[in-house]
Amino acid sequence: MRAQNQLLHSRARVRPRYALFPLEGYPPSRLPTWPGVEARVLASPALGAAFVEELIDLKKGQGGGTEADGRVETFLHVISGSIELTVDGRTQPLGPGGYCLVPPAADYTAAGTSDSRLILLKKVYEPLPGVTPPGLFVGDAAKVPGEVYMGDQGARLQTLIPDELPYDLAMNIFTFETGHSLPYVETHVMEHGLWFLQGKGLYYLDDTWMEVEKDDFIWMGPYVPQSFYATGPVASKYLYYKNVNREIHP
Ligand code: UGY
Ligand code: MN
Repeated sequence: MRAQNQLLHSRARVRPRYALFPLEGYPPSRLPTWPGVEARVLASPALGAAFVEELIDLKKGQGGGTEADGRVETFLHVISGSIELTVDGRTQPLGPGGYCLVPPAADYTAAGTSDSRLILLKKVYEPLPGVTPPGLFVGDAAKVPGEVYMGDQGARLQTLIPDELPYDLAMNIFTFETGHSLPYVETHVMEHGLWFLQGKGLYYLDDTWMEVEKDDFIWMGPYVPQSFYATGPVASKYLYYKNVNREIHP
């Protein structure tokens, strides 16, 4: 927020195929499934996305979740703090970097055991004939190795969800040392929802380089030309969603 004697301006951009939202200037919503909790709906069909992504700020003792509807799967990632995750009656703790993918057939709740920030990603699961849908998947980003990306030791990719046919989404963490970048401007049918975890840099969206930093959200719709260049002074890190492993139908 700016003082009354300062000018107002913003890096926020909303275009038909992409959007950039700095956290400043993004007022919270109240959601019935997260009573009293500050929630920000970052991506939704209203924006043009085929998925929903939310930032959830829990105070200690607050919580939420959803009952299984057999249709929507949920990825949950603890950005900071700690929660108790209960899926179909079984409870386990998740700390910073902890994450899970809850299948559409399961109920889940998350309760803040400290003040916590979560990223939620909700998507209609696309079943594949002959392929058994996955069950609950739980992981810890700290234990997922960072693979060298396309020969660049300064760009590492962590694949949080197995890249196997039962899974129809990827959730990855990209880490770029200062001065490193994606090797080209890529353009693809898959969408992204991107939460910037650390650092700062320049993101190329459509035909323009834009400054981005920690706590920014970017939606990239299908076929948006995109690239990234990390500036500094610390390594840049972002968590992103991508729809994968399914046919694209006419
Ligand atoms: O997986 C990806 O498509 C990734 N290289 N895109 C991105 O980081 N914008
Ligand atoms: Mn991409």
